[in-house]
Amino acid sequence: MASTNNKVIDRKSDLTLWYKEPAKSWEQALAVGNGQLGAMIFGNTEKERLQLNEITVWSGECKLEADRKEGFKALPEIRRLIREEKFSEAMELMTENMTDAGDRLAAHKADWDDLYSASYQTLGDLTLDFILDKGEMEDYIRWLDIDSAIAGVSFKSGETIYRREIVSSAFDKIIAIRLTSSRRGAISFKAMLSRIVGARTVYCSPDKLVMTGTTLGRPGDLCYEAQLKLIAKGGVVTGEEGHIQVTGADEAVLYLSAGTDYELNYTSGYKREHPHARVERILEAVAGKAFEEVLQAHLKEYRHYFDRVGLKLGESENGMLPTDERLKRFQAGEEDPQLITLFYQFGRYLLISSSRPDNQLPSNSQGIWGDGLELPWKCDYKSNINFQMNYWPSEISNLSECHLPMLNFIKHLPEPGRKTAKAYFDAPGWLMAYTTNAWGWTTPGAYGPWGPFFCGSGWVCQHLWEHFAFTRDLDYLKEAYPVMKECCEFYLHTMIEDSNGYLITSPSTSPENTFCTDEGAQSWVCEGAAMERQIIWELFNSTVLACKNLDLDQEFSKKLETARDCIRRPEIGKGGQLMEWGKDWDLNAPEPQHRHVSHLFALYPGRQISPIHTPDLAEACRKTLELRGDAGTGWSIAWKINFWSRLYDGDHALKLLNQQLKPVESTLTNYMDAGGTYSNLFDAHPPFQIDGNFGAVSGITEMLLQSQEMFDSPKSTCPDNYMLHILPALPSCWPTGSVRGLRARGGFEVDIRWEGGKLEETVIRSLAGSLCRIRIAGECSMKVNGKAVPVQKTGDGSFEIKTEKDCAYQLRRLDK
Ligand code: FUC
Repeated sequence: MASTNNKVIDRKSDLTLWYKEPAKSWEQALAVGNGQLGAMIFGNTEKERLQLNEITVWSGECKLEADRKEGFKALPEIRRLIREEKFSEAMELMTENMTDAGDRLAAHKADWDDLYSASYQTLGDLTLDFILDKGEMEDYIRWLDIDSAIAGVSFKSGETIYRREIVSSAFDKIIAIRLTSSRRGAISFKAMLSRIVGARTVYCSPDKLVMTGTTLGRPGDLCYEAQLKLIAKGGVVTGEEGHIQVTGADEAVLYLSAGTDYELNYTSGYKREHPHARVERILEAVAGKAFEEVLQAHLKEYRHYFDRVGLKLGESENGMLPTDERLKRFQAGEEDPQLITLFYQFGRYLLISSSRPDNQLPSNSQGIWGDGLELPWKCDYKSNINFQMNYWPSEISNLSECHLPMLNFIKHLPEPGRKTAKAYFDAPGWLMAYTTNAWGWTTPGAYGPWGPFFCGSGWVCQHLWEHFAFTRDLDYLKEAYPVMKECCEFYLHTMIEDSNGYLITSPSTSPENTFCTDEGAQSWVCEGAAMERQIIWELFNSTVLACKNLDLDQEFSKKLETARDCIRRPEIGKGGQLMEWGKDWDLNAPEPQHRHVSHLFALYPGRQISPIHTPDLAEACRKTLELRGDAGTGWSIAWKINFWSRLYDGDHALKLLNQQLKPVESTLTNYMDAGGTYSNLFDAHPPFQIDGNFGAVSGITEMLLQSQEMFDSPKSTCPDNYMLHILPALPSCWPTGSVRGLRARGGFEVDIRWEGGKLEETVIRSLAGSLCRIRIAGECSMKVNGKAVPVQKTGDGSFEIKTEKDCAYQLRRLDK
């Protein structure tokens, strides 16, 4: 390996993605992002391409007329047909009344796009056309350091070494690029800003390019603006319409700022003033700063998040190889524990880079990265798994602030959601169906089985609660509670009794799946599908706890508690599986290996099922997973990692993780079994979908630490106390390792070190002074802030600690 390569790799092997060739496809390009601004860097030597994104660049508009305002009138008839198992008539009536108002049946064409048409989009391209020294091209390397969030390219052309460094800085709200070389005066290039449709790029003398346009090139669409400033040391800067150029500089720096007239506000139609002044202000503020200053501020801001967690699972020689090569070798069975830590930290990197606390919008189904005007599945916020999975790692991997864009976004859903609740159920409260987008879409989709899912709102509210469970921030909970309460009101009103008097939903679906009755009737709608019962159980349960923590709404809380206990419990079917539908039809499944395993919600991310408290149901989950098989799309595999971790089966969880790291190149949509990882470490559904990256981070964390289990104790006045389960699902081939900085419910930060497959030591820092129990096998000693204290065991062999805020508790195993 050439010396320039060695330098880079020696310094950063652990947390660097690197390659010996430029990216040939978008899925090989490297991603940087500051939450708002993203770039995919291709690393070509002569013609560099940075494909740019800005998180609010969305086509479309707010669809005020998407709900079928009288849909609710068909509800009694739909429910009757379902109870009588007249499923084809029920589905027909559902499609006419419980879908969006696209009237597809009347028009005889697939025109749901007409209503649901908004998509996240590219901002455009920054192209750098270089004039390089003539001669041999050598020592090429491109990289992305995720411990510093700096991407780079370096190579030797002729006698000159060229180097590019690129960061997306949240501190300065810009993308910054530095171009240097080993020879003075060697930097010559032309920079262009362009977009597929409707953009106008103007050269503003002496050193600026400004690109403006609207998302689909029509008046009335969202407006965007991007500004690029070029600062050169030496050389001559000139420009013309559409480009700017530098000749013979010693060094050049480019700063790019961008924005749109989007604002997260239903009442204003999601629009505000033209971005021109804002974008210019940002650029002017940074224009006088040296690149080094921008870099230092970026590092400080980024590391504040990234450095909180460290993971070590061992080392092997393959850790020194290029990333694409490592993926291939790993799949061939070669050891590379550092690839897992890299993939883990890369997931955290992606969350930080796509979801900074003050983002206007949350991380979408490609984070903030996407090339084109209509991106896969519009890159929206599918709320029957994908949106939520994006945020599974946020609390546990110590990125709680990165959760805020999602939590804030949820608070804006009740406004449109009230209309949707009224239209389809004549109900109070708010409802978001299967998906949402930048424009406050809450309406069901145009078709079954995916469109009419009525638990998107219930599920996203779990995130409002979890943020409190981890942070114990009562001020925050006070703000979030009304959204949860109103969400409960919808379900309190719409749940009905089944023939045994238990509460269920009807019409009811199990996301995107279909069933077949014993008589051979196929349908996607039934009454009482398991996932919906579980989501509502979880919602009611958390909202009761929220009332108790806030000490308010006692009567409402009682009502919720009673309703929660009347919800039909999860059930075991004749194959020993957890039942997915209202009746035991699972074994007739038309698609036995379907990617959605929705009915295991209660195992993960829910807490209704656990091997300790409901062992029979946990066993049924295991059976279901065996029947479903291990294959799937990227996110489906990632979900299964989390399931197996919650079943305390680390070896099976690791098997799935290894599968998720399977190298994939294809971008053709595959709903079955082609999930894996692209060479830039993006998750492959395929195509690229970021949820799998995030689901893998939570899955790995769940192998090492879990805290969903609650307990009651006379020692606590707090309504929710949590068990810290240390190393609940450690895979046998990770005998030695350590993790630092994980977060647990109850407000704890946890470090763990293990050897020979057993815990050595754990340190628990209490951030809120809660009572906790710690599940550790065997005897151990305890020190509080360095002083030895006796260990108090509880009945089930765990230890109970009444912690004090900001104290550290160190536990060491004695019986090794
Ligand atoms: C749902 C999933 C697909 C994909 C899409 C974005 O439709 O079933 O697999 O993840 O959302």
